[in-house]
Amino acid sequence: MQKPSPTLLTFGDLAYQTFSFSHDHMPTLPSTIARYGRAAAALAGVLLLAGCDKINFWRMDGHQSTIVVDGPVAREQLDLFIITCWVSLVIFIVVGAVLAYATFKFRARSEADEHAAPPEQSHGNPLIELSLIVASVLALVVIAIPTVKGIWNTYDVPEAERKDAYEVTATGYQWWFKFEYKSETAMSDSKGGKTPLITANELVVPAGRAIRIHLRTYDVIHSFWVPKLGGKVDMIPNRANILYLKADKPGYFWGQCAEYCGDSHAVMRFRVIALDKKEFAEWLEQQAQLARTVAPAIAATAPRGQVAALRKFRENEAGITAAYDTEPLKAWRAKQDPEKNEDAALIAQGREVFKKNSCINCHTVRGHDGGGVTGPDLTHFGSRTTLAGGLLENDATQLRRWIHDPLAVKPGNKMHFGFVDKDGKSTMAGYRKTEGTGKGWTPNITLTADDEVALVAYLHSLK
Ligand code: HEC
Ligand SMILES: [Cu+2]
Repeated sequence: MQKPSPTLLTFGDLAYQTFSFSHDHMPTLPSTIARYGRAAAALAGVLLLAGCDKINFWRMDGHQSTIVVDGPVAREQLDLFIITCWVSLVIFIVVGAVLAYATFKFRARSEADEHAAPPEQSHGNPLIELSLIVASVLALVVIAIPTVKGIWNTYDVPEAERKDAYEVTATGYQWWFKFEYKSETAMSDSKGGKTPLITANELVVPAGRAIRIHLRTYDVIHSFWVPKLGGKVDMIPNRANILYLKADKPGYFWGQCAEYCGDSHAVMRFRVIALDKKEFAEWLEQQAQLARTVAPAIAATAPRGQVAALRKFRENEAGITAAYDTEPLKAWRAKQDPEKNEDAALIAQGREVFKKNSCINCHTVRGHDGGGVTGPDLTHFGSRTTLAGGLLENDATQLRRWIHDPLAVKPGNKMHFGFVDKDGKSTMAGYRKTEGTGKGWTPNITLTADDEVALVAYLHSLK
């Protein structure tokens, strides 16, 4: 048997000597297991990759893809990424080829080679060194030109489109987004009061038009990112940042907070819905209205069709409906109309529950009770496809799950714990409030199953 090469690591050398005897005989059990194990691992790998097709691994056009994009800002960012990839690929091939060539060409061909003295060492080769410097500088220049151009182009709405840009203000809260349309007026009461239009978690914008988003934060640093349209830009306390976005055509886009901001950062999401001119105008008109009131025709003791359906709310914990999954924009449009089979009595009951518990302290429902601003505006909550910062689909199952126990859905959220001042006292109690010592939380809002069902009916009637 040939002596193991002294250039091998000592550890490998030892292992070789210890176990090499088994190779001279029949395959042993461990080696058989190892062989089948490797085959199984390879097969599992292939199966896993095949499974990736479900999340569009090969097509790379998932909800938050930056490879299949739908707007000029994201496209410019993608182009830059591709250029960087090509430059890196060229460097990889050149360096890899030189390395492979040297390894092959200068390998030890015989036992004598292995023990030969190292060749005479030389120092420096001006030609090679200079050309390496020039090549690196060139590679950086190739990347730098489009980078600077991209920063210039995407920092703000291009001059030519500035006058026509649609402006909105987005404010990050732990862990949801508020959207303010300061140029639009909405009714604040039935006596003709006016207020800017405010909504949450779903940013509805005109398609094909530059959007200028003013980025603000209520608490910590957040970051605003809609992968298919562009971003990301941070929302920083005491700093006015802007972001330019544009959707090529009507669509439904996924957004995400991209700066770690606490417990529920990973589930701090939102949506951007781009509509054509006419549909956008219709949406604005509807949102400007006061909350919809469904007049109770009969007493609240009538049989409730919705109760039975809601009982099985545990069955579909993280579920989203097939209609929303495949055609989100269509599902969003369907949400704009009042639901069929509304139970007016139940809705009226829900409105009472909303008023009796401290929901109204944190949520605004223009025209109804409720003027709180620490939680999302719920005036037209029923017309949104998502809830809890874009985390859940806004259907009866998920809404009840949220109202039942917000903490089980979203760790640390401010609806569950309310707002605590620096002495540890609750300033605005949510589902739980402190004892005043800063230690221990006690239940504050307790809802019966009936209350929950009524709240769901009420909130979904707010179109
Ligand atoms: C202490 C303030 C507070 C109270 C009280 C409160 N909420 Fe909330 N609510 C919030 C906050 C904050 C959020 C956002 C949570 C998140 O997504 O992280 C929220 C979110 C919601 C949402 C989801 C809105 C959306 O667009 O995503 C609904 C629905 C809701 N609350 C209903 C209620 C109901 C019903 C009650 C009363 C039983 C209630 N809230 C009581 C603060 C409060
Ligand atoms: Cu955040």
